[in-house]
Amino acid sequence: SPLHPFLTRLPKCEHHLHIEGSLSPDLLFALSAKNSTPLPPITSDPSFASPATLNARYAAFSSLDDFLAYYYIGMRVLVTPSDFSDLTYAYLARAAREGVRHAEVFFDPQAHLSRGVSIDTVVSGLLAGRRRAEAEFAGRGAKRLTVLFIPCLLRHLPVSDSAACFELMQSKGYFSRGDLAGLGLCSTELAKPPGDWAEIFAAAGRHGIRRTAHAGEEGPAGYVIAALDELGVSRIDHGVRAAEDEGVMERLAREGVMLTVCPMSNVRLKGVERIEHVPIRKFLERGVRFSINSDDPAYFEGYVQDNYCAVQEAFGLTVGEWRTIARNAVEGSWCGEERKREIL
Ligand code: ES4
Ligand code: ZN
Repeated sequence: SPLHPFLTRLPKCEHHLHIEGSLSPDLLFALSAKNSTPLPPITSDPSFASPATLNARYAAFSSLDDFLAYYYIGMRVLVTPSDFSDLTYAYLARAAREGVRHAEVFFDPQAHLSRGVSIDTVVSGLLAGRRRAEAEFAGRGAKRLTVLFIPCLLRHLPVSDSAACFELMQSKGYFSRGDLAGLGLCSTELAKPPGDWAEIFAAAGRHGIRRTAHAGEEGPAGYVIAALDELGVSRIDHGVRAAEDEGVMERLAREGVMLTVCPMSNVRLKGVERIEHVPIRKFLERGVRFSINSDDPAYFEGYVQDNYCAVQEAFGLTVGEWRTIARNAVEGSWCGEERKREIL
């Protein structure tokens, strides 16, 4: 597209990136060998024969849950602080090259705790990766990269497991110290109504912790409303099924709630058949704010720039529309007002 250089230069924010979803099949195999973490025997799933067969399997995901099974197996190779640090640095270096000025990075503490990797290992690795990236990109002024981390509670595990994980993070002082910038909720969605996590999110709210939740990815528009009303979230991750309900879109527009939309993810997980069916045009017309994000770039084979370009190919947006998208993404960020002005 002739807009490609413009889209690279456009100051971008990424708000929906699971760091474990940036683990490529090549790195997965390398870390598996280094850490002696066995992958499933190829007799039970021949997709694990090589990085190439794994990549081919990723291209055939049938649903969110089909993807999640591979995602949670893949991250078993992450064991040491340096594994998390290297993964974080590699993502941030790529994001910086693509013109990302501010990144808010999700991670799944429960998926690591459950296999004996401590929260200190995970968080210290993330922070070290950020330090390394910041040192490298310092001195770029407004064009530097700022980074926040957001732990997501997991819906496929019992609510009590989420509560224990939140308590653990609170006891470590991660939120009060600012190491972690807010609380998220992700994983399987169908039959997991947001309200089940209301108590935990209310406790987070009482401590002044910002909240977001994946909603309206596979689940209905009503789950978007439930996340707002019952979890007190200020953002919605995905939220694309809100487009099925004019009343829901009207509320999102009125309250200025930002959706963190992930177009290539929606296609790969069969939420929509093609990028053209992601409700980008509808959201623009109704004044629903959104940012454009990669979600799990190693699994969906597209980083943030690929997602911007795919949207441009599909919708042929104007420079003015892109500036609106970029501005809304900055305003919906959880960085300080000073940093927002600097990016804009
Ligand atoms: C996810 Cl695409 C998506 N949806 C829900 N939870 C997730 N965790 C990682 N990627
Ligand atoms: Zn996600």
